[in-house]
Amino acid sequence: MSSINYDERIPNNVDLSNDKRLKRALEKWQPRFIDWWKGVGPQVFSNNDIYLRTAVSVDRDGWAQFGHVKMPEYRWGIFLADREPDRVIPSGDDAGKPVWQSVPGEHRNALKRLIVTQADTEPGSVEQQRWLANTAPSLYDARNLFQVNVEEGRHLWAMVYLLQAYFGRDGREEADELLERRSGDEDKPRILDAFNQPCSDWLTFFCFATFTDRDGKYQLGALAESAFDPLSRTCRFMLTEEAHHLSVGQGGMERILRRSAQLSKLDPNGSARGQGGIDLDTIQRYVNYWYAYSVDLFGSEISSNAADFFAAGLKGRWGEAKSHTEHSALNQFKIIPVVENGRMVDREVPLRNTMNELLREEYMKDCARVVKAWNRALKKEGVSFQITLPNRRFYRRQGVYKDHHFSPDGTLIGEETWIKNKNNWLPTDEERAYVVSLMKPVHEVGQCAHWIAPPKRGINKMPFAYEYVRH
Ligand code: BYC
Repeated sequence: MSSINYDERIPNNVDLSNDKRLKRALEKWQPRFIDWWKGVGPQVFSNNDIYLRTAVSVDRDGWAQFGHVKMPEYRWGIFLADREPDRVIPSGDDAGKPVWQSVPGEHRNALKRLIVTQADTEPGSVEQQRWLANTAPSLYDARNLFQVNVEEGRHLWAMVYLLQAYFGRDGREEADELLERRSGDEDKPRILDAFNQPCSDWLTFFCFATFTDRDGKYQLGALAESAFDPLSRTCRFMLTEEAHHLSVGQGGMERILRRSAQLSKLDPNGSARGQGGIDLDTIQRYVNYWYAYSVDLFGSEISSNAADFFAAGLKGRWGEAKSHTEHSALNQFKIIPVVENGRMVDREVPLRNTMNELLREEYMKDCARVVKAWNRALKKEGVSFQITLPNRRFYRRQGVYKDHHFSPDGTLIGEETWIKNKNNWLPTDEERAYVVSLMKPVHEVGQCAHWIAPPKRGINKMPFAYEYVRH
């Protein structure tokens, strides 16, 4: 097991204390990070004691230590999963050769771009969520939000470590710029679209944590298959933390769905809204919106970038080393339906160029599993309403479908049909305003807002009625 210096301000297993240059770079970056955190990170309970999990090492006892901490004093660490001896490049033209411990010159720009794109999402999401605790439906939820936030902060640290340790001066400049872009800013927005969308209510947050964080899981999974070993090891450790973020999303949505089902049964018109809750079809429209934005994060269905990344071994497929037997993806094809002359036709595309789509399909299967669990919960509450995921072509702004309209079942439709039905398929302004109007803080221990069911369990075997936030 890697040795860890617990006394350092930056817990790590990268031997930071013996790497003076890196330590200097990170120590210089750290106060800027703290300024960024204070400026655009969580703005509510920002100096209160929060019951948080901190990673102080990668082993079983160390990766999840719980205790009350003030967020600006959180110890953001740098951890790589342990090195796998004899690891070889899992895929692409150099599959089977030893992995790289430094960055090959010919792949420097592409790798840097991938790391910066990944890194940029982390502070982006924290900025999006900075006011949310103001309207937390319970202290348990506020705590979960903060846990997600500090871990996104740690994921930023993880990527900044790679930039500073392996990309010299350009890497340091990129690390600085990560603190300068801002979610939703007109001049300096975050790189990927989903991270520029506002997150002003908890239904949005839970959709985001279910669907957008889940893109993170799959992108990190693809980067965990990278030939650049430090990136692979970093992503493998990040994936252990990602599971909690996904459960915050899935669990939060399930609690809203259950409550909405209960309220709709109490209402003479069958409307949860009539009883101060959120209608199930409103929830469906939020799901449509956030699923579409998250599906976009995989990039284009047909992508020469993706083919190049795969060929070079920079990214692999989901489970590349363990679940695939053929690692070149050459002389194989995948059918991608595209629009030609106003109708759908199947196009045969070399498999390497469809790597984004292959990853998206893994993601879609996982989302379908989540929706199935929600629907089981709805059924148990005794309502017939079921959530469905829209087709992958619905409401896209990236990729081969972006210039066309599709209904949620994936049918190609014209502009007129789109305009006529848009408000049935996506949240309306009125509906969003209503959801926002429900967002009133519930900051008392053991209390929960009316529009969401309390969770069945607390955190780390603590009860729901626990002082997760001391205020
Ligand atoms: N928005 O061939 P294309 C997470 C750009 S989430 C805006 O389609 P490519 C997290 C693309 O950059 C995981 N732009 O795509 C979740 C390219 O631009 P340039 C984040 C987009 O390159 C919640 C152009 O369109 N991780 O961790 O094959 C909370 C055409 O490119 C978008 C990563 O993204 C978009 N949605 O793949 C916290 C992994 N999509 O270069 C955290 C690293 C595409 O022509 N990134 N574009 O200017 C990648 O692997 C790839 O960059 C992408 C795009 C999959 C994103």
